[in-house]
Amino acid sequence: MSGLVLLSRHNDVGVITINNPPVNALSPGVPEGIVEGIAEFEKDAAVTAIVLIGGGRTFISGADIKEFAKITSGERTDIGLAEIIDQIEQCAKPVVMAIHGQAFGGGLEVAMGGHYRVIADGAKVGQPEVKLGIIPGAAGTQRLPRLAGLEKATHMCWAGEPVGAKEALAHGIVDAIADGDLLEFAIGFAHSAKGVRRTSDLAVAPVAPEVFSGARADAAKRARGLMAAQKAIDAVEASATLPFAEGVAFERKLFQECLFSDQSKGMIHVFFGEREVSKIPGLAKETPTLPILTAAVIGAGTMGGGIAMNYLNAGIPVRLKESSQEALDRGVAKIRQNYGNSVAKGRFSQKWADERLALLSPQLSYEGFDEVSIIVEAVFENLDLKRSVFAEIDKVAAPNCILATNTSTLDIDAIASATSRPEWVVGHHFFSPANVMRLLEIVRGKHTSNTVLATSMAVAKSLRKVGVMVGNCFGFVGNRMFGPYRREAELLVLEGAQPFEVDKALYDYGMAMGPLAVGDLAGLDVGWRIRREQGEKGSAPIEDQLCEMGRHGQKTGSGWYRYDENRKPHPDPVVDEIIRKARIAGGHTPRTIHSNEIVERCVGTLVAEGRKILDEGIALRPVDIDIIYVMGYGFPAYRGGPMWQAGVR
Ligand code: 3H9
Repeated sequence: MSGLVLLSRHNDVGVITINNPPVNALSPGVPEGIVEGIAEFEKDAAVTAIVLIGGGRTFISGADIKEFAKITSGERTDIGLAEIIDQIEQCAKPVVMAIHGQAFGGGLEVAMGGHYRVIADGAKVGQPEVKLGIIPGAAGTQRLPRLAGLEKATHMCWAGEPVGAKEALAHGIVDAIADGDLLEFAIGFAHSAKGVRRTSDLAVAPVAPEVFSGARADAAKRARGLMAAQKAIDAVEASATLPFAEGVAFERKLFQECLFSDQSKGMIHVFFGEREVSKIPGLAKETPTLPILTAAVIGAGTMGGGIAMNYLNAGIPVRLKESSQEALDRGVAKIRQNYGNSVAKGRFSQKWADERLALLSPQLSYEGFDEVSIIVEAVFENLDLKRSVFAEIDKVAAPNCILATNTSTLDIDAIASATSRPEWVVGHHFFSPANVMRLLEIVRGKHTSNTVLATSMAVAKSLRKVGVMVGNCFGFVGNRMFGPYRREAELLVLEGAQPFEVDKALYDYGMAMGPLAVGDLAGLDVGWRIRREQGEKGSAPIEDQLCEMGRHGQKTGSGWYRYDENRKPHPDPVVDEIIRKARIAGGHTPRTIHSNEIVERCVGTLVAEGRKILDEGIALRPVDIDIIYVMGYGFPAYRGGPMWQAGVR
């Protein structure tokens, strides 16, 4: 037997330990090792029951995702996991699965192939396959409904969200939460087990058809465009009508369809990409990082408040500074309101929110700034203002304090040169809403030290963000690419498309919002001001006019669209008239433009700018751009990102 699976005996209980760090994926050799272990203990008369447990930090994180490319390339035909799980289930001696960390995907499928499951408090179980554009492929959609019921199983399989130990117990997915040491508890449980109980023998309790139609409608909204979400529902639904073996065959057919789709290839690229961006060539793994014990944020506006919440959520005390009491009060009230909303939605407990708020020190002065580990400046986007703030914090900050600027476009080196320590200055570009969006662009200035960069990457992780390191140029990666993308959208309007046609084409492509609607959300005055500062003329004839009429987007009730009281956009004849005149002024004869052309041209501009960014070394690799666009700009994960779409690897 390979070292991937270890066997030991604890009196009359045989213990199988998976030993495939870091996350015990079911790589080649692991499933085979498990069945060999089961077979060995089954024929050993001294063994009365079997426990399967994960070594290290987790039970089993799922199938080895790297193996999927071997199947789609024809190198292997199947993972064969379903058959292996059947063999576990057929064991004549009780098999108890002892779960800690995660039992995800194939990990939960293996667990459900055991006769009993015990779980450590704090562990999670789930079928997250849809996040890779596939569905469970080793009978998860058939066994889970037999344990958790159709409604819960449907939701777990299409939404892909894991559940904690208590919820898993409440839904019958596990039989007990371990009290004390997991292995000891599982061995005790195995001793008292009354024979075998095979999940596949259990009946599926019927539910009303609305459970599935409701789930389909929900998935169509919340996992818009994602084929796997709908197919996961089809597969779970089949468990209600088909015998187990036929249900498994049906699941396999749908699994294969998903696995061979472009959607799953795109999502698997994003899965590995999210991890790859943390590996920075030239920045050694052993680069020392500084502990971030306390933080200060300057500016309590929308961004500053959101950034402060990130630190508070990570349990890091924050000094939040503003220049007037009124602005400070407004910022703190907004933070309180955000926490209140989350408590009302059941996302956090009141106690948890109160503990976070207790870590916040609102203030008007620089008091205590000499003690914090990091200062994040989030004042208005203006170079002179930011430089003056940096000159001030240079005087008060401790010598080893990271000085981060949340600029979205400005020159980091110009900001750093206002200090006596440019090596401590770095860009931390958060995305709005900063307490929600997962992307953090970490902008490396000419002098930023490796320690500051390595610490910034670690900070991103502890704030549960995906940090992507980028070079210093106007707009860095994300906003620099957004400029031409938006320009192309406006050009399409000038050539004859209606604003809603442009937005709809890109929304239907999978973008969270169309580019013109994004402008209305962010505020048309933002782009207008940037164009003035950059001396850019004639690139936004319509948008400039809208802005100069006071139509700044959603916040003023109108921009490219007119917004009703529910913030629903409506086409506006006033805008049509501006467009008509702008077309005449620009010499455009309006024509009908197909949605394909809209998508090709807009995504094409993203790719073209992305290539330049790569040539200039502003982004390290194509995957960094993809992750920025998926995590920060609503690019559909199932398309893998703009560079992936264009085949730029
Ligand atoms: C499946 O099971 C299909 C089935 O239905 C069967 C079909 C037949 N495979 O995330 P981390 C790597 S589909 C290969 O940084 P954490 C990861 O790339 C699968 N590699 O750790 C990274 O590598 P590196 C369903 C994997 O503690 C390293 O392990 N399961 C896998 O923050 C550490 O990962 C899932 O979708 C894998 N399955 O989080 C779960 N998992 O160091 C996917 C991880 O080289 N995984 N790696 O960059 C996760 O959600 C997280 O990794 C987990 C740990 C929560 C487990």
